Amino acid sequence: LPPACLAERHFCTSKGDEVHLANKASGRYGSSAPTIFSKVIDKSLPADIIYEDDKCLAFRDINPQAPVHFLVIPRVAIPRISEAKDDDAELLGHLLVVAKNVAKKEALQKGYRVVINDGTHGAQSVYHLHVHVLGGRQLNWPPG
Ligand code: TR5
Repeated sequence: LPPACLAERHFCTSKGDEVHLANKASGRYGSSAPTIFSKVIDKSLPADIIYEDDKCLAFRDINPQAPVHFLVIPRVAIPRISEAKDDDAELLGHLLVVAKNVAKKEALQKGYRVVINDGTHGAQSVYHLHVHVLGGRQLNWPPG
C-alpha cells in the first residue's frame, strides 16, 4: 500500500474495521476538507484508474469486497450524497451511467451492486462522494 494510505488509515480489512473507520472519519472531517480521493484525482497518489472523463473517474477499490470492486467519483468534491444539491442531478446521473458502462466493460453481465454509503450510519469512511460497484460473485441481501 502507498504510505499515504497507511498514514490515512482509510482502508480496512473487516466489517468491524469499516464501521470503526467510518466513525473516525465522521469526526475528523468537516464538510469540505480535501480527502485522499483528491490525491487520486490530481494523480499525486497512484490508483488503478479504469475510466476517466472531464466530470469523473473510476478506479479499483484498494480493499476489494468482491472480485470486481471499483469506485466512481466526481472530480468536484461533493463530500457525501446527502450534501449534493438538486442542481447536481445531471452529474449524479452521469456517475450512474459511467458505473453501468464500466460494469459492462468489466463483464458483469450476471449483475452487480451499486452502493453509496452516507455518513456514520452508512459506514462512509472517505468524505468525497463515491459510487461503489461490486460484482463477480453472488452478493447477499440485506447488507449488515
Ligand atoms: O466506506 P466508504 O463508502 O467511504 O468507502 C471508501 C472506500 O474507499 C473503501 O472501500 C476503501 O477500501 C476505499 N479506498 C480507500 C483508499 C483507497 C480506496 N480505494 C482505492 N484507492 C485508495 N487509496 C489510494 N487510498 C485510500 N485510503
